[in-house]
Amino acid sequence: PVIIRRLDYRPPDWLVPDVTLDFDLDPALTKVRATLSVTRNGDHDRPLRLDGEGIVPLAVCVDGRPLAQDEWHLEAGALIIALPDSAHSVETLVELSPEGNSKLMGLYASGGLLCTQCEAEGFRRITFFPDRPDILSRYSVRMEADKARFPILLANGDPIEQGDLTGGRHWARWNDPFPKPCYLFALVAGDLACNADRFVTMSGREVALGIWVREADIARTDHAMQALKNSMAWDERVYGREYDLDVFNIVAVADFNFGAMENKGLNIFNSRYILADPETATDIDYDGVEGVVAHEYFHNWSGNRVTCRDWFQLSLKEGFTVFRDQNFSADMGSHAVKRIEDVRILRAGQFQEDSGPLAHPVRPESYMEISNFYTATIYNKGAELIRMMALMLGAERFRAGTDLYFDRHDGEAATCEDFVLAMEEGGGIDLTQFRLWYEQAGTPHVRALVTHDPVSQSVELTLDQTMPPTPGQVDKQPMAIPLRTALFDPASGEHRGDELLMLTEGRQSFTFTSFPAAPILSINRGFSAPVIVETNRSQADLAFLSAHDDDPFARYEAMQQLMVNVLVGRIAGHATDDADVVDAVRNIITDPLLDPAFVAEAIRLPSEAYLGDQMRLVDPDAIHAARDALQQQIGAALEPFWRDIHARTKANAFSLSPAAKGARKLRNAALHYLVASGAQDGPAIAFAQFSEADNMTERQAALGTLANGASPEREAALDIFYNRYAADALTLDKWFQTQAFALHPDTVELVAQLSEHKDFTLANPNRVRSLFGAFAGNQWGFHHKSGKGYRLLADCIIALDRLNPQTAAKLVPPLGRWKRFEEGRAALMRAELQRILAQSGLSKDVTEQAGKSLE
Ligand code: B3K
Ligand code: ZN
Repeated sequence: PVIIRRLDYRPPDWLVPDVTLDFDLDPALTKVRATLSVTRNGDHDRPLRLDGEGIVPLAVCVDGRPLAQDEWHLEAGALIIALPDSAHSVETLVELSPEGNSKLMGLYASGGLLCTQCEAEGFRRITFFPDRPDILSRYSVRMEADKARFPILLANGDPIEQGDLTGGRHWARWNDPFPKPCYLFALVAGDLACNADRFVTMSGREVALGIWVREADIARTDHAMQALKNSMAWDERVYGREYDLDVFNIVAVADFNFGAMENKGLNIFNSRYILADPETATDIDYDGVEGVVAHEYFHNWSGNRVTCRDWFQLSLKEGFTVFRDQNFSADMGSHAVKRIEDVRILRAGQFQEDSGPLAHPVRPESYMEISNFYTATIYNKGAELIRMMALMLGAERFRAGTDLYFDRHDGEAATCEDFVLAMEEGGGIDLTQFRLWYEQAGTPHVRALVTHDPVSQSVELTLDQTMPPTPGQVDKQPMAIPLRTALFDPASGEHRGDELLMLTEGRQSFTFTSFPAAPILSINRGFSAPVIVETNRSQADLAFLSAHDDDPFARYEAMQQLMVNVLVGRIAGHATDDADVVDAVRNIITDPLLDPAFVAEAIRLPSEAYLGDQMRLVDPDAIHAARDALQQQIGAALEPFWRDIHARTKANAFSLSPAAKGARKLRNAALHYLVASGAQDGPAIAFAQFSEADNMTERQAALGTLANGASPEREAALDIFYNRYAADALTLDKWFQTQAFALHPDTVELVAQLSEHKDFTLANPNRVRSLFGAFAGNQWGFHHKSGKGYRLLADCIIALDRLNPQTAAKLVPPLGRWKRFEEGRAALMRAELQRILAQSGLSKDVTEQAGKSLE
């Protein structure tokens, strides 16, 4: 397979200023006629090359003249035509079968709809075209279809004209005035109902908003609509960015390879990020809808108006847009809790990626299949890079930087370097060393040692950094690491102000004077840099911070570290006391000033996977046993509190207010500890919550708690849940997911059975992710000593690769963590990777991921 390299970038030979597309739509056989105006870019005599995949030209015309067979040829799927002049019109005709498209890339059928997905390289599956993001074209699209089956016809931009045809068919034309790369092209045809609303922009223009779903789902679209309007207002207020077309449409589809897609003026969503009501959606689902609607909307500027020059620049739009949606969600709810959640996601997904065989820089150097690079590193670490720049600049200068970036590159395809330059010039800062964050893969380790001299009353903080080697990068340079730091006086419980320390060398010391007593270090406050920090703080210091730190993230972090220390000690066989942890938890749950949502976060035990990440060799059974025991101890020691909280947080009626959401979160945490305590009536209380809840947040949490145990209530609740929701795919996903994620000794057998269940299908990516994605994230279940878990996942990858390589490849990374396991498990994991690679006809998606995972 071919490796694409960043440094091989060359500007395009031909540009395509205008495109006219004519679709004769039908699920079995769709005809696509494309007319491209092409212009030679620069002085050269190279032919026109139009990418294609799985299509053949049925006709090719240049300037209206049909070409003979020998005037064009195909090369690796691409159509090559030698053209004499500097500007021509090129017309092609192809046929597609949307209903036969199981890859869900290009034009495909989903639940009676026809829809498209083009990013990154799906447009070449629709028509012959130079499929690269630095070619920006104006699109005019005509669609024709059976009117009864496809009454609604949507495309990018504005609707221009429509009409009826003979034979029960009709047509519509849409124009998009903004030049765009072809990965942003979209169309949808189907029988859809609309939640229609409007938004008046800051300059007074009225925008017609539409969320299009199946008629039966209309009642579940209000939260998404509110999120859309809030996003539009937020981008005006925070970034000065206004929406630019007269219509903005969103369509929800059931079969989708990822979360959603920011096509210009016509976002297409995985229905799980649009549909929400209290009966079926948890608070996490509601937040997911809000965050993804915002993310796709924000792409209109960070992605569409300013797009990427090439796919190595992907984080230019994704990292920046994640940063924007994170801040939006924080503004809509709690900044403290949002930051904690985001860091947990970063550590679970990105830190793991960064420490394994698939580690890559935020701006990668090479790829085989670009779909494999829509990663936590590009998205979440990319967002952390923007966050660090924003922190170093401060709000006003950061805004000056983004203003310059948008103004300078509007209508262009830009690079990560362009963004950094705009920050430097607009914000007035030198980011020379900071650029290493884009180049060097791996998570920096920072060691922070505090020493105190009572005689001189001075404190020395010594910081040193190391960058672990990653594939293809052995020697690394020191990074520029912004660390928000405070020194607490243990007597008063206060500090003298938060300072931003810049660690730029391998080792650096900072001196602080007038400290009669040794202070307690609070560092990387707010998680100011995406690094792993080690300190010489005692359990007592951490307990102090867990009670006094005024930075909520640092306070949460102190709790986590306190728990990690006890657990890692026990896993290593030391008899560590749990008294510090129990006291700290008691302090938090009895502090009346704390937000209940924060309390729920702060008392949460670190996940089994996070504990695994703290160890050189992961011992899944020992980790599970130690964590389970500590959970039981905290549960039992504080049992009256859990009962009280659980009773006290029961609401009278459902509401989505932050207070109500916080109460539910805390209530679920209390239920969890109460059941973990081993109290006789634990399962009955969980079952009562399951049965009586008027919302999915409490119902699913109770189900999850029961699913971890072995009570009779477990089976009863699972059956009730199944019978209630079997007809609702998104909710049935939760039934699969809860069982796959259960900390239960038989999970691996259960997942094997569920993969044979009549409701399991490889055709729907959400269903695959809810069973196998969840299972692969269940460290104890997946890493069953027998290797059965590995075999199950590999079987799924092999079968799915034949249908949908992109989604299959996403399941490979858990098998690539073999270096972190003892030889028995490691050999079993490697054997499965080898078995995958030995399949004939394996996609390049899975070939790349499995091949790299073996190295
Ligand atoms: N830009 C799309 C992701 C496309 C993934 C293609 N494999 C959604 C998003 O990040 O907003
Ligand atoms: Zn995105």
